[in-house]
Amino acid sequence: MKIAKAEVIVTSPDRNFVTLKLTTEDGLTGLGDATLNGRELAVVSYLKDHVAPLLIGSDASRIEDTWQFLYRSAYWRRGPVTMASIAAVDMALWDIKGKAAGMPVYQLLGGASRTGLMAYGHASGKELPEIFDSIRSHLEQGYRSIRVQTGVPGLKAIYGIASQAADTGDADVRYDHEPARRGAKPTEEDWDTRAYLKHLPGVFEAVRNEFGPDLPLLHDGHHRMTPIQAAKLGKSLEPYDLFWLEDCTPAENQEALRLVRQHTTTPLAIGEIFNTVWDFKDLIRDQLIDYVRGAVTHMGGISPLKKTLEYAAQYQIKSGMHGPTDISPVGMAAAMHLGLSIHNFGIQEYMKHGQKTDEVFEQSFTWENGMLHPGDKPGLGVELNQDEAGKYPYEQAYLPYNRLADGTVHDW
Ligand code: GCO
Ligand code: MG
Repeated sequence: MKIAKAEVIVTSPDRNFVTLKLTTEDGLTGLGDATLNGRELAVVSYLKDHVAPLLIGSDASRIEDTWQFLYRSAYWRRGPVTMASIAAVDMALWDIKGKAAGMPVYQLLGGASRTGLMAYGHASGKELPEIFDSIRSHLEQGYRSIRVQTGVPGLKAIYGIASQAADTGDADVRYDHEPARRGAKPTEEDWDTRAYLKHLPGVFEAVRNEFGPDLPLLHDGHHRMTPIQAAKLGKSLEPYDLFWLEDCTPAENQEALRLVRQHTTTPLAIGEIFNTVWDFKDLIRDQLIDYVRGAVTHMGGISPLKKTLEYAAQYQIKSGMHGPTDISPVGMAAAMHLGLSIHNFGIQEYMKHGQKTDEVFEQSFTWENGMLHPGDKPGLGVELNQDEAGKYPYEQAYLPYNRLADGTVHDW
């Protein structure tokens, strides 16, 4: 089962996606997601210029060996560009192995450990009535767990608030709460941590009063706080029983989470920008988090994320795999197969892709009663419609960024 062809396909149906397509000599194909939001072309070059030539003629059945070869032979390890590239190869090889075996990938990973995957969606709004409407609309769409993001009085635009994206008048981002805006420069937003810390507990109090004690509620702090601010926030949210508080602080310094942990019982989730088990090691070993947020796409693929999650399982830490719209349907399918098979699944993030994306990527997952299932097609269950993909060439796009009132650049 030798690899005969390695193609890198860039398409921008609703936003940019990078997909690796491997074809074997006997005509089996496998897809891998290599999308790195806002830095897509760096991964395209890594794959096209440095990885694809190495794959031609190699044995498609040797997933672990290929992973180790790509990781170790480069000498330069880790980082988002490298790991997204290796992830795409790993996913594509699992896809091929599933097709060769006539089985969905989750069967090859050990079989189903549950009937479906509880998923959460993104509700948001500038003010309470809008937030309530957004939560109601998510409940109508079948979500049974909901992330809540809010505007803050005095701040004009905050990343993650849907209505503010809609206010830009850009039709492409209206459904998408967290766009990478197309254009030559990133959009500038504003931030004030004191105002946010004062405002947020009241929002969760109001949401709990309106929707009752049972609905699992999540919140994303998007790396904006210092450890002591994060500790304060976790404590002040305790009465509202959050499912998790995500990325309360940037965790390059993993030790910083100890301070947060010592002060609050609000569960903590972290790691959507992490690339390897080494970024999680201290957090897992010292039980400083409750959920691993790694994405298959950015953690080097199904193989290494499975190992990381199995390590986490020894400490009763669960999965909370990253699943915004910048993870392509291929990356989402990989997350679903992995989530279905591991024992310590926690929750899956799920933002629906736009219609054009769904036409480019033909998918076979199901969404019923707040639960996802990857489906039973051999492989990952996603096919790329290359004619459709060809209609949407790459467009430069950047994520936004923050400045404080005095002009200082801040985490966004
Ligand atoms: C989330 C995230 C994302 C990221 C985005 C960046 O929790 O889903 O924070 O929305 O910001 O993936 O590309
Ligand atoms: Mg996040």
